Amino acid sequence: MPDTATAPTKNKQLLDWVQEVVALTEPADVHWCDGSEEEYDQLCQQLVEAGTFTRLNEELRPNSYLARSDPDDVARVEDRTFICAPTEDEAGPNNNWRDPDEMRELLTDLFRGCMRGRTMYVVPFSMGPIGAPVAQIGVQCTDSAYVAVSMRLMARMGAQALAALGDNGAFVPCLHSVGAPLEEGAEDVPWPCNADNKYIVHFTKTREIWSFGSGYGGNALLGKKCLALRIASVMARDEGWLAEHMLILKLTSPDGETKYIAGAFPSACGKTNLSMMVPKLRGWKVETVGDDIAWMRWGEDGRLYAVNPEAGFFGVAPGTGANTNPNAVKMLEKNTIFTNCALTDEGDVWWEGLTKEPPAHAIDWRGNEWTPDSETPAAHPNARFTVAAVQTPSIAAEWDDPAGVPIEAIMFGGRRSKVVPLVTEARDWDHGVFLGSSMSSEKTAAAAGNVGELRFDPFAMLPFCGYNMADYFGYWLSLKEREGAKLPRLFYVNWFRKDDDGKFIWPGFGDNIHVLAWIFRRCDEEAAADDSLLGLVPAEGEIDIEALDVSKDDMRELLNVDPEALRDQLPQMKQHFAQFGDRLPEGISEQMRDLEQRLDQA
Ligand code: GTP
Ligand code: SPV
Ligand code: MN
Repeated sequence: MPDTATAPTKNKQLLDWVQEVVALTEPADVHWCDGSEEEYDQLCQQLVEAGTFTRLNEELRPNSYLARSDPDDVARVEDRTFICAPTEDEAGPNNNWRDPDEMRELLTDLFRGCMRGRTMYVVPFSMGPIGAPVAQIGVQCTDSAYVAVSMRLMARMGAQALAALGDNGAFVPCLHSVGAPLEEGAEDVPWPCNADNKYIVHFTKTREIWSFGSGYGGNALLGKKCLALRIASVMARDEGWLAEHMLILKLTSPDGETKYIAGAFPSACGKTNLSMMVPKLRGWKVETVGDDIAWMRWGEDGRLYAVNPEAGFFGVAPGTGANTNPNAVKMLEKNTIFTNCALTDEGDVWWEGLTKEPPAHAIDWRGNEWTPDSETPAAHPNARFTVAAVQTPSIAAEWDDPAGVPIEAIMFGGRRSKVVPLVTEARDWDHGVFLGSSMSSEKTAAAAGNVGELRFDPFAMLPFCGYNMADYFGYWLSLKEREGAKLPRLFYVNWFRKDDDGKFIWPGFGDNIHVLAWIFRRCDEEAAADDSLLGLVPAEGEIDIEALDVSKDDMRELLNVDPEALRDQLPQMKQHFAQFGDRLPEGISEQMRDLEQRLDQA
C-alpha cells in the first residue's frame, strides 16, 4: 500500500482520511498535488500520452489542450445526484434522497478497489481566497488526472490551500473516482468512466462528498457544484449567509458611478456571457467578478457582500464568438483546456458560433470526420472550456477581494420563449422572492435530459439546493427581517423570448446592457416604470430603441404581459408549489393569491 509518511501535511484528520481512502480504493500510487506549473505541465503531458488530451497547435492556441469525453459522460446527471440528509423531508421534493447509512454502505462497496491500477491524486483546494474567513477548504481524492489539472484552473489548488488548512484545520472531504479500475495488463481508454453506474452524493449533515463513475464537469470537479453550492447552501442556511448559482458583475455608468449586480440564471442560460459582456451602449462598462457562483454575507452596513468562490471558468463553448462574447474569445487564446469541442485541420478547436463560417473539415467531438454537411454538430452542445479567471480581459480588480462586493440588484432569469417579459422589477422583497421561487426555464444540454422542456427551476437552484426548497424560500423571505438590512432590489429578466417563427426577438448579448442600464437607474430612482401583472416594467421610451435593432412593435411585445397566457400557466405554478405541502411558507402562498387576484381583475 502506498505510504503516507511523506505526505506534505501534518493534519491528522486529513492523513487519517487519505489512509482510509487508500485502504478502501486501493490505488497503485498516491500523488499529493502541490499546484505548481511544473506539476500541471507534467500531468497534461501524461494526459496527452494517455490519449485523453490532444495538444493544440502551439502557434494558434499556446499551452492548450482538447479532451474528448466518453459520449455517455457529457453533462451533469441530476437523476444520479443524491442529497443524503438525515430525513427525506429535509432533502425535500427537489432532491433525490437516500438514507445516509444505507448510502454509505452502498458507496463503500462501490468504491472498494475502484482505483486499482491508477494513481490517486490528493487535491487540496480553497473555495474563496486563500486564508480568507469566508473561504472553505476541500480536499479531493481523485483517480483522474484530468480532474486534477482542471481543479488547478478552477480553484486555488495545491500547497497554498494545504498551508491554509494547517495542522488542525477542518476540510470537506471530497472522494471521487471514475469507477474504472485498471486490471493488470489491461489497456486504458482515453476517458475512463462508469457510464451506467454514476453516483453524485452529498452527506449534508456531516459535509462529505462522494462521486463515482463520471469524469465530467459538475459531477467530478467537486469544489464547484457539490461543495460551493450543495454543501455550502446548507452551511449558509445554518450560519446565516447565502450560497447561490449567480454571476457577479460590476457595472459602471457613463458618469463613472459603479454598482455590483448578481444574477441567478439556470445552467447554460447566459451567466458567463452577461458577466463578461461588452456593452453596446456608449459609456457603459461591465467587468467580471464571477460567472457561476456567489457567496453572499452581511456587511456591517447591512448590505449583502458577494464573493466568487471559484478561481476559473468552466463555461459553455457553443455560441461563444467574437460577436457574442469577445472577452471570452480573448480569454481562450491560450492556457485553456477544451472539452468536447471539434478539432480543426490546423490543430485548433472550433464550435458552433465561434466563427460565422464553419471550417470545411474537422474532427467532431466524438472523434469522427465532420463537414458542414454533417447532420450532427461538430461540438457537443455542452462542450466547455476550462480557464483561469484572470485570463478574461474584463476581470474586475476586486474579483478576488475577500471582503466581497456590495450587491445592489439581483436578477433572476431563464429561457422562456413565451409569456415572460424582457424585464420586470419586483414590487417588494416578498414579491421578488416569489418571482425567484416561480422561475421556470427551458432545459439545456448542461444536464442529461430533454432539451427544451419547460421546468420550474427556482432561483436557478433546483439542481443545487442541498435542502428542502420550501425552507430555502422561507430563508430568502426571512432576510428582510434582519435588523438594518439594506436589501438589493430584485428583477426578473428574459433574453430568450421568441416570435412565431421561433426566432429570438431580443438581440441579447451586448445589447443586454439596455436592461442593465435600466436596472442601474431604477436603483437610483431615476427610471420610470409601469405596473404589470408580473411586476414593474420599463415605461415607454425607457429602453432606447433608437440604439437597438428592435422595432417599436417588437419592443412592445417584449415588455407585454399577456393575462391569458399567464392564466394558462397558473395550474402548473400551483402544482409546482403544491409539491412542498405544508412546508411552503405563507409568504409564498400569499403572493400566489395576490397574482390570482390581479388576474381576476385583468
Ligand atoms: P452554466 O455554466 O451552465 O451555469 O451556464 P451560463 O448561465 O454561464 O450560460 P452561458 O453564458 O455559458 O450561456 C449559455 C448559452 O446561452 C451560450 O450558447 C450562449 O451563447 C447563449 N446566450 C448567452 N446569453 C445570451 C443572450 O443574451 N441571448 C441569446 N440568444 N443567447 C445567449
Ligand atoms: C452548470 O451546469 O450550471 C455548470 C456546469 O455550471 S457544471 O460544472 O458541469 O455543472
Ligand atoms: Mn452553473
